[in-house]
Amino acid sequence: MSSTRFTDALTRLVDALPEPDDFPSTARNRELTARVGTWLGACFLLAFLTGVWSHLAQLPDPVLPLPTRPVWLYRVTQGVHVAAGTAAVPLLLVKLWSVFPQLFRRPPAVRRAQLLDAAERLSILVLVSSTSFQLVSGLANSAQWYPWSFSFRATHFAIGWVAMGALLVHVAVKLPVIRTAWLEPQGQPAQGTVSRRTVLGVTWAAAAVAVVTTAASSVPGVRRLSVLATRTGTGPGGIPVNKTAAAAGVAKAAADPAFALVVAWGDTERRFSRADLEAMPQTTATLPIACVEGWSASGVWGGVRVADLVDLVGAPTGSAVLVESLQRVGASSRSRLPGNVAADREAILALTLAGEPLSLDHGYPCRVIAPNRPGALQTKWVSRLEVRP
Ligand SMILES: Nc1nc2c(c(=O)[nH]1)N[C@H]1C(S)=C(S)[C@@H](COP(=O)(O)O)O[C@H]1N2
Ligand SMILES: [Mo]
Repeated sequence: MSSTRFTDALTRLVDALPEPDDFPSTARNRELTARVGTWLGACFLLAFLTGVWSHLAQLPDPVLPLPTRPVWLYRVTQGVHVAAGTAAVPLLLVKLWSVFPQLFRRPPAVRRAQLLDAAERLSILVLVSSTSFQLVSGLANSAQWYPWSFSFRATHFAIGWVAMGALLVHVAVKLPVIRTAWLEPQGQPAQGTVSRRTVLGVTWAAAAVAVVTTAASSVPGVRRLSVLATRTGTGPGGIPVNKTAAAAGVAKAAADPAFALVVAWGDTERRFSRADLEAMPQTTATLPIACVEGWSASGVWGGVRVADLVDLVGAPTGSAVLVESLQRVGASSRSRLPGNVAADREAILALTLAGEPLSLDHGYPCRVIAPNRPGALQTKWVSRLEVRP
């Protein structure tokens, strides 16, 4: 094909495409876009800040030790993270619907304006793809569905920065339009099938449903409203079970009467049977399991202070403790208690929940529970505590 015939074909193709005016709607206008966009931006910002916090909380060796009080802080921030992300789904869909005719805008005639136009389209491509990726991967993670092979946490964290950067550029470029839309609303024509008010109403309702059905997975009593969460039931002691002993492949080892916990400090190694642990001074604490997937539940845990075990092997208070599970594989099979956490009086090697011996699925014979940390670090079926200098 000669180059002129190619250009002709391209021109005919472009002419055949619809133009923005081919998508008339009285509901779709600047104010709708600005309003939904502002709320969407707020959701993204909240999700970003709480996401960075969650990432810091899960670093094995945090640069900054996170505080252990208030004990419910991570529970709230992660609930907000998942709720904001879920609310962003309907907001993003309506936002895209409100602007998609712009996709068919013809490029400007002047070369300089063409470049700017291309740059803007590119930045929007980055914005739409990164935010869509965040919402889809986040929802899939909440549903414990991992149809990918990359590390969820590392990727979700990295793309979060891309999305935030693209969002900042977008807001900066659109600031004049956003200002006018909020400050000098045009009003709208009376005719039309769907009004802007209806679209806005449905959008807020969808976002509210998303928030309620997510947040409900953290509120006892209304947990059954959390239709969007996978952990809807309650398990023994009022706490849902994340992974069962059978699924973790530890059912036999955990129920073995010969079980002994090893506590190690340098060359010192001491072994404790479940009965030994029960005979030690016991403490209780009301602490939540706050899963990164968004659900959380509080329980009364009883057991031995980690600090007492550190003391028993002669290690200094404030040492970090490496926790190993009977479970051999999986990201949750080990965790680390930073020094400030291990020294906390509410960092417990739990033997009971709600006054009953720990159930096999909640981590029998013993599990870690400590204040203000992601559920993923509350290791179950603990077999070894290694105190680190
Ligand atoms: N050994 C082990 N510990 C684990 C897990 C696991 O899969 N294996 N899951 C973690 C996660 S992600 C959460 S949210 C909590 C859930 O504890 P629960 O099942 O007692 O509610 O346990 C944590 N401890
Ligand atoms: Mo979790």
